[in-house]
Amino acid sequence: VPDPGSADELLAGASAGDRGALARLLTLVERGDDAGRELSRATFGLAGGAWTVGITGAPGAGKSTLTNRVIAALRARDQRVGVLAVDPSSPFSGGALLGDRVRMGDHALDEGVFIRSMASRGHLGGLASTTPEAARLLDAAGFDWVLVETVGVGQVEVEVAGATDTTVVVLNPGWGDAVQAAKAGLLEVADVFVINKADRPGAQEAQADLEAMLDLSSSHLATDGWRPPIVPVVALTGEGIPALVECLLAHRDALDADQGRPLAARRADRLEAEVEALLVARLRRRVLDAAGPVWAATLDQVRAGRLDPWSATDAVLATLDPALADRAPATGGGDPESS
Ligand SMILES: Nc1nc2c(ncn2[C@@H]2O[C@H](COP(=O)(O)OP(=O)(O)OP(=O)(O)O)[C@@H](O)[C@H]2O)c(=O)[nH]1
Ligand SMILES: [Mg+2]
Repeated sequence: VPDPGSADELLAGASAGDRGALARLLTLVERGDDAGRELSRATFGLAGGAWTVGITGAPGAGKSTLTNRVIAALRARDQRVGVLAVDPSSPFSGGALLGDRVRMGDHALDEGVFIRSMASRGHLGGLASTTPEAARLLDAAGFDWVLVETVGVGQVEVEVAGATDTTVVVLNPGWGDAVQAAKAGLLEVADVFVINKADRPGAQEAQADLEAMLDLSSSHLATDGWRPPIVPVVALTGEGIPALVECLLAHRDALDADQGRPLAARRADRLEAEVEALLVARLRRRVLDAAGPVWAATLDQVRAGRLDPWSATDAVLATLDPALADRAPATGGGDPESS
């Protein structure tokens, strides 16, 4: 009998609908320590059945209001929905978290909906590695859809939202929002665009701007031939939500085509990126732990101008393993490629 606090036991509970168990598991994922590792092993083989959707856009674009509507639409189709509201700022931004809870509060009593705010605090690889792990957990626990809301302001947040099966980028009319989105790299990650607050002036112009930008960018057509549709929505009233859900389903069908090869490729690429990010984070931790005092002393020398950056990294890497400090010969004579 597995111990009642073990990851396996909690996972069995979560799959049977125990929300307390699921909450505890998500805390393990956020902490990212040994219990999290055990859990990662347990969920990896079980996940894959859920459709994950990233919802990103500028602060206040209406992401939570929209997410709330999408939850309702999916519930009407009898789908179980897990939501990760990723809080990119500090662990102390209680205001934003509270706001999300209020806006998604319609579903607080619904057994088929689970909403969790994620913070990056503590975890080794930050949000970039916590979020996919948490999404896998919700997937393994039997949710049909996992929605991930992030504020698309920084590179990491865009990456987190992009690391889903379907990425929805939420824009607003006016303010040159389409241009801002392009600058933030959101054009590349978007599978579906929502022009939310379409009750305000400028929605059609925003759509035209975006269409023009998509005409110029061939990145999507080059990969899977899917051109991101642009859906005007009023999240406040629910107008446009059925069209958005149709787009999500159409994108899922597109990735499922050809015996699911596009989807498999996309998920495999994501896993590769995730492993790489985790590896870098773990190596960084190992190096800094091992280097300890050498790290501080070496940095002092660099700051004082007595040591160059390459030699400094050699000194630090050598504390982990001398073989890692592959110092180039000072004369350059020993390098076979330099002749
Ligand atoms: N006029 C109008 N206002 C909207 C619409 N959708 C959302 N809002 C308002 O926009 C404000 C921000 O909505 P949120 O859903 O919290 O936006 P968000 O993108 O989740 O915000 P953050 O998570 O703080 O970045 C709220 O006051 C909403 O009522 C809409 O379709 N039309
Ligand atoms: Mg929000």
